Amino acid sequence: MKKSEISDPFEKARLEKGFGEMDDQNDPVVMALRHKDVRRCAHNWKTFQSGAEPGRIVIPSEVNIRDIRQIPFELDPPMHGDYRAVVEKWFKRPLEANYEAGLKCIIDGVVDEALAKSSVEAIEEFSLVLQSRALTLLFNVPFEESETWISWGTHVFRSKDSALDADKANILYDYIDNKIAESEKNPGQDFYSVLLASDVNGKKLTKEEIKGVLMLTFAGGRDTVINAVTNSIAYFAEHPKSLERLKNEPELINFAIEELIRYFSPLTQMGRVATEDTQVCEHAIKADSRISLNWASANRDATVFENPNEVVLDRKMNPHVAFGFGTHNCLGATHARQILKVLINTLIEKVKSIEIIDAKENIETLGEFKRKVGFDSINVKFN
Ligand code: EMZ
Repeated sequence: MKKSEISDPFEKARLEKGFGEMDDQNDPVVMALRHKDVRRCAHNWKTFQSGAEPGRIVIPSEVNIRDIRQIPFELDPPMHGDYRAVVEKWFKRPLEANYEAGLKCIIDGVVDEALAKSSVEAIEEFSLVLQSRALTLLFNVPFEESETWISWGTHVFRSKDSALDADKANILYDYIDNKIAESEKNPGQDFYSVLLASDVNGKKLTKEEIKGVLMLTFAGGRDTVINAVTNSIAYFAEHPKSLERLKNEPELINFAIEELIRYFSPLTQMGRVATEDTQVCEHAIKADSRISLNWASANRDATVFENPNEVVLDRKMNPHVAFGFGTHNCLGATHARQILKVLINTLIEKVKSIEIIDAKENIETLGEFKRKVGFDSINVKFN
């Protein structure tokens, strides 16, 4: 088996019954596994809500380490749309030419640094650095700020020894409080200042709401982007012909990005809380219990994707749900897609081959299922 391969542990359950079950801190989760059901449940926000207790729709649940609602992620319509409208334009900036140029400069730098070393550990020395530096563009803050963010490691709420690390979370909360206070004193063009000046339906955002948006921006696109970037490096290391093909057929790059994201599904699932007694795939769901929308499983559903376990770089019909589906589709998707686009172009330009020296997989245990989502560490050599 190739190191870049990501298999699908949900196939049997998806075919046989359509749902899976797991426990998470004594708050069980019924996972919807079929593409059709995942989309249907995601669409049905009245029955399957996001606006439950803060932290509860995340798996593993974060209710014990955070009480601030992430916005717009943990709101339901119509409020969700009102708050989303406040930040939507800001999150589309990655499409602007100067943003893309900034991203190119950052990714050129990370790739050049990797080329200069005899080997790099791609999570810590490549993807985390790339993600943190790129985030300075999304926040519109000085590049140097990325050094602090890099020091937080790959996840703001998780550490090597603990899936939910309250001390670590407090570092982020204090940092955010300080930044809001600084921008209040000295407003600028950064995201903090923009949020402080924004209003929703004619009312200024509260501090609590601003913190909710910031927390989502720091936490939501961190391990996911890191996984997508690292998995891309591993994939191109083992499929040099694919990189060659994208070089010769650049018109395929946008298709390839969607296909890689489908295949990697960097976020396995996202939860919802039922507002009434209902069912998923004929399985009874009690009011106030949790379900999950298993994006990773839906993205391998053979009734929708031909050869679902293969990376088909030029896949044309690709209704993947790796960025979620419906009103809650990923706010950071534009930034994430641009990162992958610039990364692929930079690899094409600068890198002849990548060798994987060794790798340790990152496996999530979800009840009876074990899913590889990326790597804990992977040493590579860029040539
Ligand atoms: C939450 C989540 C959002 C959560 C789209 O995902 O990402 C997780 O990594 C965070 O821990 O708080 O932001």
